[in-house]
Amino acid sequence: MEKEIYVIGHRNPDTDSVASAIAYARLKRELGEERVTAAMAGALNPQTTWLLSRLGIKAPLYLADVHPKVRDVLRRTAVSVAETAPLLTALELFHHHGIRVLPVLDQRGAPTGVIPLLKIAERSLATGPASLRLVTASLDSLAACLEASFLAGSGDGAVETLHLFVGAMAEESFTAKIAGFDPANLVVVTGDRRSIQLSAIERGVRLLVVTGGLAVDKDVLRLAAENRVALLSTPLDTAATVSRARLATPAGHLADPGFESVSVGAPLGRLREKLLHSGETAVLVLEEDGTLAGVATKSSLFEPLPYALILVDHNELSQSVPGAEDLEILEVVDHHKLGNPPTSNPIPFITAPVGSTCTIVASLYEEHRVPPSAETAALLLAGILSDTVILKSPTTTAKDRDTVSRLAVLAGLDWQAFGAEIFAASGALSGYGSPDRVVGSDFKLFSQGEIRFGVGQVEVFGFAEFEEMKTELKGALASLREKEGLELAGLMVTDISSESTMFLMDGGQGYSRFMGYPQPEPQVFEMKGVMSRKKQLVPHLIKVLGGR
Ligand SMILES: [Mn+2]
Repeated sequence: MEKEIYVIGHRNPDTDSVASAIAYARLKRELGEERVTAAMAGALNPQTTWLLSRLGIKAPLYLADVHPKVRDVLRRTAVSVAETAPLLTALELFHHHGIRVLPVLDQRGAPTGVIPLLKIAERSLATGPASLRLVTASLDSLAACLEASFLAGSGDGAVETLHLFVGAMAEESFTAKIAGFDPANLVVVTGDRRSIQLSAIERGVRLLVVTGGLAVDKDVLRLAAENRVALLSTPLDTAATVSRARLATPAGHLADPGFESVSVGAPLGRLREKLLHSGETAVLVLEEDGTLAGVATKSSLFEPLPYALILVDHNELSQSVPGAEDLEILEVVDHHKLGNPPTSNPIPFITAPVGSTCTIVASLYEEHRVPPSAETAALLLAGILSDTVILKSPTTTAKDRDTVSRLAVLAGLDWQAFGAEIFAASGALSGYGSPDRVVGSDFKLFSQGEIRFGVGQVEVFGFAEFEEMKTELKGALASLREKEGLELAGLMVTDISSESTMFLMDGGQGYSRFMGYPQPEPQVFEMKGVMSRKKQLVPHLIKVLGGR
């Protein structure tokens, strides 16, 4: 079976990781690998959402978790037996399929137990006249196993425990032999010995079996009917009848209800635990509705998984979709520092210190002499522009610049205008819907001693919109501070293009003069080079608030 291959970027996907996954999957398909699909390990951010709709491209498949499931390795060809079927059928199944455990199913197809081969072996090893003559079966299943028909009386499905005697001796000896047994629990097997037949019927045995397909006298039949003795005629000889009768026990009667089971949707790890640590040789796998899906054994754990991954825009498993560690990684295409785990096979590992993964994917198109479509070129272009902040980031290389010019031509786009569009889409304050949402969408609470404060952050492309909205934003910040009962509430408006932040602050007037940043107007601080709330602003505020 050919594997399904997912090209997937890191968790919290950004535009570069989504664009490179889609474009690389497209290249693979162009090169003839049909089962390659672009995937993503998280929801799209607003910028990427905008981009894909702008280009009319469908979002990649969302894979939240790729931990292999039991269904991925299960062979759905389980051999099973109905609980009403005789042990004879079960034995035939063991024989023909070379299995060690046989699931027993109810009418609905749900397992009620399992028959281990060992249990059947133990049963047939039982010796001693008492246990050898015990037959646990219904008259119906006895008739079926003996290929017999009722000449008197009729059967039913109730399982009874009967003692079997062969009438192959003189009538007197036979009578002595069965003395002491309740006739209602006796099965007598005999040929055309009229005296034995009559003796059994007169005693009112439960069942008389006449072997060899031999004729039974009319008066014997009449007497059997009168005495309510069931009478079966079988074509089998006496020896075969005796051994078959012991195999008429319904499978359900032997089923062990204490079996291990796991759902098809359960993680493969759970099956591994059950098989390796519980000492079970087989675990029943159930469909969601409780019916049998299959039987998993240790060899199931060595079945190849039906899918594998190509990682783009990351190489560290800690950044990968959960479960990636259990799958085969076929390739890596990335521009980050290396932190990849070892692989068991040599793989294409394509990395370069460039500004974006899309730059590398664009060069792979070139290498394979596959010209990207205008749409793919635009997608790759967006990935580069996004990751390099329109070629302004210090990570930008000459290779990124060359690639951008080349892709812009193929896509028929002005890259600068396209870049501005991309960032406007991610950074538009108006896109939040209201000043309250701008302030509150990513608002986090902190404290310094007794002082509680909160800081929100939004990213913008240029401060023009902020200048227009700042009065409304101050109002929203004030009501949020009041609502949360905070000493200070702030909003970081971070401009990705200039890598600086305007920090809008409500409350904490007494601290303003300790902030150490220029204040173009009351409540606003201009913080050049500050981008990170976690690493820069919050540690600074904690120092300021604590120092007073
Ligand atoms: Mn990237």
